[in-house]
Amino acid sequence: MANDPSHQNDKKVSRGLHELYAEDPIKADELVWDRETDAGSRRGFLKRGGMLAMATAIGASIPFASNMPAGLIPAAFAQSDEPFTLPGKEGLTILNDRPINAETPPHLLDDEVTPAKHMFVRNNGLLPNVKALDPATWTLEIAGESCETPTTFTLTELKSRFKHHSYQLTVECGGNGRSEFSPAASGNQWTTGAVASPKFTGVRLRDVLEACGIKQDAVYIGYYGGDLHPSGDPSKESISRGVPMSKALEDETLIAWAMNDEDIPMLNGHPLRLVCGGWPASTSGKWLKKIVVRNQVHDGNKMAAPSYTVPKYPVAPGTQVPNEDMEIIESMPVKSLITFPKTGISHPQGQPLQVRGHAWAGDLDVTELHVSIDFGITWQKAELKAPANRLAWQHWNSVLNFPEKGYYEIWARAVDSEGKAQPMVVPGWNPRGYLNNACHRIAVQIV
Ligand SMILES: Nc1nc2c(c(=O)[nH]1)N[C@H]1C(S)=C(S)[C@@H](COP(=O)(O)O)O[C@H]1N2
Ligand SMILES: [Mo]
Repeated sequence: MANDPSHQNDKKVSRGLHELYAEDPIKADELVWDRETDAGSRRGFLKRGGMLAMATAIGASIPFASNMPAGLIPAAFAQSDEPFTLPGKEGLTILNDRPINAETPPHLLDDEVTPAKHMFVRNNGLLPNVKALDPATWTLEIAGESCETPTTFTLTELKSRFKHHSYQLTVECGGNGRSEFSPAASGNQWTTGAVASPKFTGVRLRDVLEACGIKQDAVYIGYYGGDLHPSGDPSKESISRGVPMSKALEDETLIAWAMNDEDIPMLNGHPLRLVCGGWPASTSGKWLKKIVVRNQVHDGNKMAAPSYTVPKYPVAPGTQVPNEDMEIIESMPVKSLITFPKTGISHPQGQPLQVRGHAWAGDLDVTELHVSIDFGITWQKAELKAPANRLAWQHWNSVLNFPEKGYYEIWARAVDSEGKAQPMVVPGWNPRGYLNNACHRIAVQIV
């Protein structure tokens, strides 16, 4: 799009946006990520890179540019396929750049194990200063009223004192799919791409907590990360959530320093993060500095309703629900994606079409995956693989034959080990737009 000569207004746009966001001219070399320099600061390239990409993507002037709320990415850009430059990321769709939120188009989630460059990014606050993210000096504090012996570990101590474990773990933002709720729920308008299933390596949270002693009255853990509240106020956390002890003590709950056998990407929590697979990814604290063992439900920022909670009973769309009637989201619901082919392809008639994707179901397994090419009248059972380990997503594939030329949709529908299936349409509306596990569908033209 950037090279399209029809976009004669490009210059004008850059100037308008430039006036809005940057003090001095945008230079191409400012778009390059550099861990050694200022890349994590509030005024780094993320902002400018975002604006430059936005200007080239829109290709028209914005008469009311001065009214645009800070951090807003124009809808035209949020919905475009144009690749956007985020350090270490490729092909993500940016929803917001302050804080940075970016999702992955479904066809880029085709790998069985999600590569780092394709893992979504969801930030609630300001990135920690990159200079502070040094594995050599990083420490993790274990404390809280239900911890017997509060202890601070260096990363080296964590690695040498405890056994290492690797698991492929599915992490999905509780708000994934929010964009489909009506009336619209406020928050990032995720479509389908706030999910990933990389392999994490670290130590078990259980081993570390047991070494520090867990008191009898422990009910919950909470995390604190190295990022800042959007206000920049150091006395506030950007987010500090947690899980009940039963989830904290599971084999697969890790304090991880590696993803796919490399350092965790900076945007995904380097040098250390908590990973609670199968639960809203908001429980997987990034840039992990501290874990507290609590004798009550953790009360950090974004633990209380309406954050990451849904009504205890079904409500009509648009209902105002009192906070006391909301409950904390735990295991995520059954869901699936079609990752191949990419929506919109043309395929020759008479040739079978290979389709594939992944399915996952929070703490549960997926037991069946069905596909339909006739808007859900008939379904065919796909081949479904076992997960690499508990809490990893499962791969499915199927071969489809189309009776004649024309427009088709491929729909996929997963069923979990408790017999619950994905709904065809958007499920129960809730004030913050969580847990949309409606079936994924793609378009195919048979020619
Ligand atoms: N410290 C910290 N941890 C965090 C967040 C954050 O903003 N700060 N966001 C949470 C939310 S809401 C999600 S969905 C996941 C996103 O993880 P990712 O950015 O690695 O994809 O991180 C969680 N952990
Ligand atoms: Mo999230």
